[in-house]
This record gives sequence, structure tokens and C-alpha cells, in this order.
Amino acid sequence: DSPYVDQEGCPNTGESTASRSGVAVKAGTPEWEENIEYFIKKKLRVWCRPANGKWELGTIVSTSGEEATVSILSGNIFRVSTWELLPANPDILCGVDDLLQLSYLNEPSVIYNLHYRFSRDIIYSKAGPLLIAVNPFKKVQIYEDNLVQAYKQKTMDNPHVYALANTAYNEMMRDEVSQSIIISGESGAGKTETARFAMHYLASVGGGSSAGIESNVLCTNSILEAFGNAKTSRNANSSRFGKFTEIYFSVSGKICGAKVQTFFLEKSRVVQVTQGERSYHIFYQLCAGAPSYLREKLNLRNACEYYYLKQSSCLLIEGVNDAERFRILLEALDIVRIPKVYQENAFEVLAAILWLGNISFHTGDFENHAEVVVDEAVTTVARLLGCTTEDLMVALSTRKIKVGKDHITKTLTLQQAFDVRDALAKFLYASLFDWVVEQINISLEVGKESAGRSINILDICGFESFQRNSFEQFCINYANERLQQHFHRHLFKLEQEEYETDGIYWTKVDFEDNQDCLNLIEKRPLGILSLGDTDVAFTIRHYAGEVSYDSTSFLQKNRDLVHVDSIQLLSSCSCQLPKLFAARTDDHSLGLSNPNHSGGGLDFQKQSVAAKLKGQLFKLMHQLENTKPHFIRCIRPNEKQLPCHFEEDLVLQQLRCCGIIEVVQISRSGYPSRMTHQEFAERYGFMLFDSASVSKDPLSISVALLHHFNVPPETYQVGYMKIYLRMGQVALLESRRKQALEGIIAIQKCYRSRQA
Ligand code: AD9
Ligand code: MG
Repeated sequence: DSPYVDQEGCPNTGESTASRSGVAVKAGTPEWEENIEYFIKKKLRVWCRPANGKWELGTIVSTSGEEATVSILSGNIFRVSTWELLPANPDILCGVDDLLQLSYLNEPSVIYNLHYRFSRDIIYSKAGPLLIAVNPFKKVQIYEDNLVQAYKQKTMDNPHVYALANTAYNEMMRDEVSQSIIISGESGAGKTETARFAMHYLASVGGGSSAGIESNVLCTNSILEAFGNAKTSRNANSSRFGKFTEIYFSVSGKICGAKVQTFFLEKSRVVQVTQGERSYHIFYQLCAGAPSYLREKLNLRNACEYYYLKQSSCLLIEGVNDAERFRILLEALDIVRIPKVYQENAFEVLAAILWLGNISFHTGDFENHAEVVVDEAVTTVARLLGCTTEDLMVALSTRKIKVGKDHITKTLTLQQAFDVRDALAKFLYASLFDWVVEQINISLEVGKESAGRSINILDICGFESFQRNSFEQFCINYANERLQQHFHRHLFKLEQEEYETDGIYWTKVDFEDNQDCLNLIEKRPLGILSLGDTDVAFTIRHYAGEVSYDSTSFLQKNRDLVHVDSIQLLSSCSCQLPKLFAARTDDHSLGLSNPNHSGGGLDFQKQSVAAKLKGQLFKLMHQLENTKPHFIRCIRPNEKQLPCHFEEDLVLQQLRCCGIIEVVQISRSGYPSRMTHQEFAERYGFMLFDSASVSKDPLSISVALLHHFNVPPETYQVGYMKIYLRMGQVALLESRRKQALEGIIAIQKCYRSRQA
């Protein structure tokens, strides 16, 4: 009568609940039918879903056919289909640090665990090798400097972004291999904040080097956020670009330089802002915070006077002081040593963009022939760029067309003129953004003492699916698709590596890949990227769900054309930056565009946006492949950006999208519970009645325990360092342990009462 097999001969719950398939037993399967009897007898808790659709904890009172009567914790009784029941975990597993520790892995158990922790301000959890961060939307006291020290000295090692950064740092130092911290999650989930905390940790641990370069690294965040972040409906500080920051370390582990790469800045936001959203922070900061001499120089007005900004009635962000942010930005620009002259050049370009949006057109003597309205807007733009008003007006309202060997000038229609104006504004902004990134990189340039090791932090825009999805969403989701592939492969690979290193037997498990979807997007000749001229709506089944794309203006956005006339205008400007931006286009060819498109004529032609993105992603993946990855999944607990609100369905949807449960399930088909020989022996060793016959080393005690409880050999493995257990085994051992402890207490009571 082994204590391992239930006295009544019922199958043991752990084994029959899915360890064979590696997936939690689905309600309604024969295995679960058998288990229901067991759960009734033992009054074990189950998850049930009454009509309101919310999972509730309860115990099964009785079953009849496919119907079960369940008493939930509130005392209410429900009749539900047995298909709607799932096993719940024992109390000891309530709020575990790592989802892999759950004996029963199912959606309600995972959600319950994360919710339980979240309501105690424990926002970090692990899902095997993956760190989950649930956005608290409030200040939580878990980032203080003393905690940096605690994680550094390993006096704390519960799940935390500091713990993860510490692991990355230590592994870089120990193995001399570059590391990557890859942060993903939906918009507003907390990626950028998490990246900031990781950088803060690394700056503290790797600080104290020459020239205090670590403070420059931290400053890059506020600069890039001013230029690349904006208020959206989902996040008041949404990153509208992807960012890959490489932080380089010397042999002694000190930061000696850094480099920032950016991807797919959302240009359309400069000229088009949806109601309730804002354009890039920098515009509002400049308008609110520029000192009077600068206001005069730039002929600067309030944000509400610029068309590009006032398209949306949202000009302020609650709780944010744009003027104060501008002051902080100026400090940051000084810290990274961007010369004052350069800073002012950049502000001139920004003011020029704002005034460009105020330029209007009317139709002149000939119907549908655009003429620029001569006003303060056009004269100010000309002055800020350093060209004549006449040249600017010509560039905005006409274009040169090549006919045979001759060039003729054609007047634009109103719509074409507005398009040319907006294209110029977008070009100026995107060029300025790239220039800012370059300036930052110059200031962060790797010092001589670099050992060529780095810790890289990736923070890209999260998967997006809206009512209407356009080219921007296509690019973002394509990038996420690539990242997802990297994520799956590596999580899985890591898992297998641990088994191999610890010397246990392990059959390789195949993993479903998203390669088909990537092929659909990028494979030549029929991938969506190369079907550039197909002007239809289409739906892609992404790893995170289906998204239907509206292809209106898709092609235009992908071509991202700027008039050659506009480029020529900029190259003739007397101001530094416009001239520089124009010169950068020299390495691209100037070609003849489709004459039916955008007025017909010469366009500045370059690689399409999607093709460029594809190239960037390949390069990025290649860089990531050469590093050891550490993954963080950020989760948005509610839509309203409120503290203390945990919407279970919303969280569940994100867990499903990012495949967290799938990752855990796959990890579980291995040996999810691991304890070092020492830990195992310490927790359960007292149950060996015949301990005298066992030698005192933890390995022997552990093996003796496994034999003593007749743990089936197929449910565990003994590695060099750890005992590996299949799903459900710890729950069984724990119930034995509880019984044993109760027994000891009963004996002690009995002994004391006899003595008394
Ligand atoms: V987006 O894809 O760039 O739109 P992110 O980057 O995922 O998005 P972000 O980091 O900007 O989200 O977080 C959104 C807001 O949540 C922040 O502005 C904070 O107010 C809040 N947040 C996120 N993480 C934390 C945290 N660890 N502690 C406190 C947080 N607040
Ligand atoms: Mg962000």
C-alpha cells in the first residue's frame, strides 16, 4: 500500500492530469472523468465556470452524466457541465513565483496566480525562463537603490527585472558572451518602463567608469522619448519606434559605451493625429517650454495655433508638464554633449515643420491649380529653412516633369500640393530623428577599454490590432512576428539545454513555428512584401490573432516618396540641417515615378519602407542570435491605465496571444518542478523513517525518498545538480508531507497529554 497510490485505488491526480501529453487535461476527456471521482472523494477544489463566464473555485458535490453540481466558495451551488471543470491547485501553490510550479496548469490557475500576486503588488512572475511583468499603473516600492544592491548581492532573487538584469550581467561576465534583454507586450503594457529599470540596474552595477558614461546612457531615454513617443489612446507615453540599445562593458565589467539603433518611426503622426491622441511630445514641449529668445527666433506660438497639432483637440496630458519636460530635455541634451548650436538647429527644423502645416493653398485663376497662400506661415518656413519664399512656393505647388529630354513644369492640384507639403514635413521629421540618434551615438561612442561584450535591450512597439489596421500596424506586427519566432525557438532551446547540461534523458519535443506566416509576408516572389502592387484588403493570421489590413494608402505609405523638387529645395537651403538631410539622399537613385501617382513627375525613390524594415529585422535577428537572450513579457492588466484593476479576460487574451501558456505547457512536457538535491532532501527528508540507513548526502537522501514513495520512474529524473519532477508530483509529495506533519503533531499532543 504505497502512499503514492491512493488507498481507494484511484489514479493519482498528478500523473493522469496530463503529464503524459504535456498539456493540462481537458475537461471532458476520459482522464478527467476518472479524476472527477477522485476530486469528489477528496473534496479537492476545482475551477468551474457558471453562466456568468467567470472562473470560480469550488468543490464538486455530485455528478450525473455530463453534469456536475459544484459548491463555490461563496456558498452558492451551481450546475455546470463536467466539460466546464478544471482541477485547481493545492493551497501550497497559491501565488507561486513561477507558473511552472503549478501542479495543474490551466488558464484559470495561471490567471488566479498572477492576479493573487498582482493584488499584493507583486508584479513580476516567472513562466519558466520567461519573466512576466504586469503593469501596476502606479508607483510600487520595488525599485529603490537598496534593492539594486540586494539583487546584486543575491540576498534577493525573487522574480524581478533587476534579478533578470543581474543574471544577464553575471552571465556576460562569467561566460564572456553578450546578452540580450528582449521585452515584448502590447502597447501600454510597460515595455519602455521595464527597459528603463533594466538600464538603471545595469548603470548602477556597471557604473563608476571613465567619464560617467552610464548617466549618458540613461539620458538617451528622455531624449528619444521626447522625439519618438506620443500620447495614444492606449498609452500616454507610447513609443512610436522600436529601439535596440547595446550597452558595452569593459573587461572589469564597467560600462564603456553604448549604441542605439531605431526602427520604423511612425512618420504619419507628424501630419495626421487621431482624435484624443497627440503628435510627438517634443512639439508640445518646445511650444510650452522654449525660453523667450528662442520663441522669438523661431516665431513660436502655442501648440493650439498649429494645424498639425490642433487636428486633435488633445493638446495636454493629464499630470504632465510639457514646459518642465522641455527643461529636462535641455539638460539631457547638455549631458550627452550635443552642442548648443546643434540643439538650436534642431529646434529650427521642428518649428519649420509646425509652420509648414499652417501653409495653405487656394486654387488660382485655373481651376484645380494650387497656389500657396502668401502669409506668415510660408515666410517663416522659408526663413527657418534658409531659402527664399519664392523657391519654397514653387517647390510646394509645382513639379518638374521629364518629357523626352526636356523638363517642363506642371502645376499641382490642391490635393497634390497638400500631399507634397505633408511629405516634406514627414521627411524633415524622420531625418531629424535619425540625426538625433546619430548625435546620441557619437556621445556614447565606445571607449578604448571595450571588451566587445554587451548587454542589449530591445523595446519594440507591441502587436497591434485595431478596428482599422493600416500599413503602420502591418510593419509593427511583421516585426513582432519575427521576434516571436526568435522567442519560441530560444525558450525551447534553453529548456533542452538545461536537461542536457544536467545529464538527464530527454526526448526532443517539436515546436509549432510561425515560419509559414513569415513566408507569407516576406518570401519572394509571392510574399505580401513583394506583391507591392496588389491593391486589395487582406487578412493575416498572425501568431497573436487574425488582423485584417485595409490597404488604402498602403502602397503610398510603403513607397514613402518625397518630391525630388523638395529635396532640391532643401539642398539649396542655407541652414545646416535641411542641407544635410538633402545630401543624405544622394546615395539613393532618383528615378521616374508612376506618372499617375501623386501628380506625376520625378520622385526621390528609395527602398520601400517594408523592404527596409525586412533588412533591418534580418540584421537585428542576426545580432540577437549571437547573444544569450533573456525574455520579458509585459502585460497590460486593464484598458483604462488604472492601478489595482486586473481584468482577467484582458490578461488572459494577452497570455494567449504571446503564447505564455503554450510556452509553459511545452516546458511542462519536460520536468517543470526542479529542486536541487539539497532542497529536496531538506523538505522531505524527515519522512524517511529509516533515515539511519541512508547516508547523509542530499543526493542519497533524495534518491531514497523517491524510492520510499514509489514515485514512478517515468515521472522523475535525477540530474547532477537537481531532481526533475513531472507535473503534479510536487502536489502529491506535498500532500504526503502535510499528512506526515499532521501525524507528528498528533503524536506530540498525545505524548504531552500522557505526560500531563
Ligand atoms: V508602447 O508599445 O510604447 O505604447 P509600453 O512601452 O509597453 O507601451 P510603457 O512602458 O510606456 O508601455 O508603460 C505605460 C505606462 O504604464 C507608463 O507610462 C507608466 O505610467 C506605467 N508603468 C509601466 N510599467 C510600470 C512599472 N513597472 N511601475 C509603475 C509602470 N508604472
Ligand atoms: Mg514603449
